[in-house]
Amino acid sequence: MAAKPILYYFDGRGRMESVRWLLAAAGVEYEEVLFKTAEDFDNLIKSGKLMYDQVPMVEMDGMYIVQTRAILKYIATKYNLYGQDLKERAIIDMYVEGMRDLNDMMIYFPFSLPEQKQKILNYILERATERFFPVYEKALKDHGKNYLLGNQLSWADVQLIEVILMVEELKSGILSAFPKLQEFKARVSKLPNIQKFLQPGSPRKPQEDETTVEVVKKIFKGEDDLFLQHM
Ligand SMILES: N[C@@H](CCC(=O)N[C@@H](CS)C(=O)NCC(=O)O)C(=O)O
Repeated sequence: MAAKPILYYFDGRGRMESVRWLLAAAGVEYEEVLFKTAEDFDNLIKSGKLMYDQVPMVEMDGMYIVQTRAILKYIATKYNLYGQDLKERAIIDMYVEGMRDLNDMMIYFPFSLPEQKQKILNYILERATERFFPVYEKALKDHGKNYLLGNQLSWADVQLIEVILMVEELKSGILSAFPKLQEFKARVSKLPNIQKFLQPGSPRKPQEDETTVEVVKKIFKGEDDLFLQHM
């Protein structure tokens, strides 16, 4: 039997959370090496396993895979969550890339300066409700099927449930104007693998709190205001 994938990251959501979601949706068990200090990270760099001296990194099928999109594409392809043909893949990519734009804003939100938090929060919520959610609402409404690409679950659906839940954490009730997304969320949350991942005690990570933000800044020797630097 093949060894379980091993995820290398800090003990938080960051860019790795979408990888955790996708593996969970695919029903794949995995292990995690969660480093806590700059020294842990330096040791990982010294091991020579990180192509760009960056994480996320997933050790899987004899490879040390880095770059979030490369990791996600590999998993989506391997576990048949990446469409049936080239055109379906292009559509999944379009959905997922939009969701990643939204996801990236939320990843950096906990790292923003206190005095800018409200402005950034408003921006994220405005983007979610005016740019991104209407696209997925319309897609589900137009074809009337269960998932974004029809009746088969894909990577786009897994990424969508992840971002929906993240936006709801920032503002509950945000789906009130999106009935199809509400139905979608209820439907996807009941899929056994997803349901398991949503249970307390699963490898799912909470949004970074102030303590984790400080730890992460030390690990990556980061400065304040990581939000603006990355937007
Ligand atoms: N494009 C890369 C970016 C990776 C990245 O910036 N990783 C951060 C942690 S989330 C990191 O390793 N920072 C340390 C560094 O860049 O030196 C990806 O999507 O994986």
